[in-house]
Parts: sequence; C-alpha cells; structure tokens
Amino acid sequence: MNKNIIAIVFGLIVLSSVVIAVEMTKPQVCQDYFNIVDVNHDGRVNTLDMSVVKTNLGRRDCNSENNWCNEADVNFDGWISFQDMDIVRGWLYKKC
Ligand SMILES: [Ca+2]
Ligand SMILES: [Ca+2]
Repeated sequence: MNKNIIAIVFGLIVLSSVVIAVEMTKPQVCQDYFNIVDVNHDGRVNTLDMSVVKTNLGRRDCNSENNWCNEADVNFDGWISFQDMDIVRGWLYKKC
C-alpha cells in the first residue's frame, strides 16, 4: 500500500517536472522563431519584414556567408521563395 502511494507521488513529481520543463521551453521556442521571422530585428513582424523578403525574392545564393540573403531566407533552404514569404506572413503582427 505504502509502495503504491510512493510510486504515485513519484510519478506525479516526474510528470509535473516534465510539464514544467515543456512550459518553460515553449516561450523560448516561440522567441527563437520570432527572432528569425523578425527579419529587420525591430521587435515586430510586419510589412517591413515582408519587404525584405520580397526584395530578395528569387535569390538562390543564400548561405551563412551572406547572412542567408540579409536574413530573408527564413527557412534556411538556400533560396528566397514564396515559402519564405508565407512563413513571415504567417507571423504578421504576432507576438510570443
Ligand atoms: Ca521586424
Ligand atoms: Ca528559403
């Protein structure tokens, strides 16, 4: 009986630790993505970020040496496509 209670308490402690860990990482993950789609790093995702992506649209030379085409290659696949536009558009005016 006591072993069952100890096992249940231990299980709850482990479970709550996992829940806390997940909750603590959520905002950081959100912030990490936000920092990528906030292309001009002004703390907002808006049409200015879309403009940077649009200006670089079609470039196929994105890499770490040119800072992923002025950071417009938000999915880091090496070129600026409508996929990058869609990603930034999906974050428009959002916050973490
Ligand atoms: Ca911005
Ligand atoms: Ca891309």
